[in-house]
Amino acid sequence: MTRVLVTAFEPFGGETVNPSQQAVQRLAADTAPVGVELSTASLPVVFGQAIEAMRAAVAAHDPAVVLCLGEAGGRVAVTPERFAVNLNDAPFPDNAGCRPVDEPVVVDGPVAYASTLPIAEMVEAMRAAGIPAAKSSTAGNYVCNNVFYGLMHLIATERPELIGGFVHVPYMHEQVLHRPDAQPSLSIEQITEAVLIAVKISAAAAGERRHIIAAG
Ligand code: PCA
Repeated sequence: MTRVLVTAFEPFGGETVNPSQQAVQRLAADTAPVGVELSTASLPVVFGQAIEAMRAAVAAHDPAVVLCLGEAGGRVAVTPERFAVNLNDAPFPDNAGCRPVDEPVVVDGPVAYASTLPIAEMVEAMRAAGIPAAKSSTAGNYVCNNVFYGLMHLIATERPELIGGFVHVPYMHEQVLHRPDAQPSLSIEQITEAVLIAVKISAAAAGERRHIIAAG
């Protein structure tokens, strides 16, 4: 069995749902893929606290793979991320009202870390399943990047046997139906299927000890 930890985020930015959280709830309610022992965690959209919650989940579940998810409203596709950067630069306050500007995630940490999940393979498999997907070179500088960097720093400094990375998902339909502006969205079923594909591919990579060195 390959232990896979999937994390999602709580709603933020005035939204009442977060599609990453909805997808993970659906995943947890379903039977896990063959050979996968799935655990999940929901993280607060708060700089620093999100990293602490992710680290606590890793300590509790001792996974071989950590897949972190978040919402990227406005994107047209599911986007596995290549890089986490050492920068907190919030365009608006987090759920605790904090708005760090031009601050490092980890003082004296490397400028960036690359995902160690097979993101090119994920994108290909998602597209083959009819789900819009694309590689992304930036997870932004908000709380998603914060937790992604915190995860890759944990792996680099304390848990080299672990593989991990981050996938952003677009809005789900229900979030955009009543907006005055037109925003792209996917169905929650498609988002959940994309996450399931990411879980299966990551678990297979961990099983083969196939660590991805250069992202994508
Ligand atoms: N998306 C935000 C933070 C939480 C989430 O789901 C981001 O992209 O940083």
